[in-house]
Amino acid sequence: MKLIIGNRAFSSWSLRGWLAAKQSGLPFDTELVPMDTPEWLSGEAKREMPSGTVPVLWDHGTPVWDSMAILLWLADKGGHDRFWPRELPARALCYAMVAEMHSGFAPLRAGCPMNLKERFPDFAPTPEITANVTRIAALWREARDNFGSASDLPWLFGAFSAADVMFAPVVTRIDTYGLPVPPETRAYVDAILAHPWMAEWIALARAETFPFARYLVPGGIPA
Ligand SMILES: N[C@@H](CCC(=O)N[C@@H](CS)C(=O)NCC(=O)O)C(=O)O
Repeated sequence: MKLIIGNRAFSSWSLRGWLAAKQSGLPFDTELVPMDTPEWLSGEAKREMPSGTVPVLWDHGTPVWDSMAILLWLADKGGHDRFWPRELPARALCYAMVAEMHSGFAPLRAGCPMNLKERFPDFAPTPEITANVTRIAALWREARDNFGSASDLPWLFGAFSAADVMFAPVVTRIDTYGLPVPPETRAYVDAILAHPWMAEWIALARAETFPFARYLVPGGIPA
C-alpha cells in the first residue's frame, strides 16, 4: 500500500491517515507531495488524488481518499479491534467522537491550523475556539472516565484507538497555540505528543524545508 500525504508540518488530515496506517499494523510506503507548489496549485501533482486532497491510500490499484474512509478501510483490512473498543457502549462513544471530530470543530480548525514548526504562546482564542476546546476536553474526559481510566495506558479508551488517531492533530494545536486546558486534558496532550509515532512525525515535520506560507500565522490563510 502507498499513503500519499502533504507537508507533515501542516497537513492534519495527512497525520490522521498516517496514524491510521500505523495502527493497522499493515506494511505501507509513504509518499509526500509538497503542498502549494506550482505543480500542486496547477493540479499536476494531484494526479493520484481523486478528491484533490491528501491523504490518499492506494491499495494495490484501489484508491481510498479522505482520512475517515482510509481509517475505515484499514480497520476492515487490519482488524476492527485495532481501531474500535470491543464493548458496545464504548464503541458507540468512539464512533460518535470520531465522527464529530471529522465533521466538526470548524472554528478551532480554521483559527488554529496545525503547525508543527512554530509556537504561538500569546495566541488569544476566540470564544468559538474556546467553546470547541471545552467540548473536546469534555469528550476526552467522558471517554477516559467511563472506559479508559481502568487501564494503565493513557489513551482515551484504554488501548490506542481510532479516537486517539482522529484527535491527535487537535492535541498538537492545544500545544502550539498554548490553549488553556484542565490538568487531566494536558496529561492526555503530553501522552499523545510523547507517543513514538507522534515523535517520529513531529521530528520529520520540523526538518521539512518546503516553502509554505499558508498556515505560518495564527488565524489561517494570510492575505
Ligand atoms: N475530509 C478530508 C479533508 C482532506 C483535506 O482537506 N486535506 C487538505 C490538506 S490537510 C488538502 O489536501 N487540501 C487541498 C488543497 O490544499 O489544495 C479528509 O478527511 O481527508
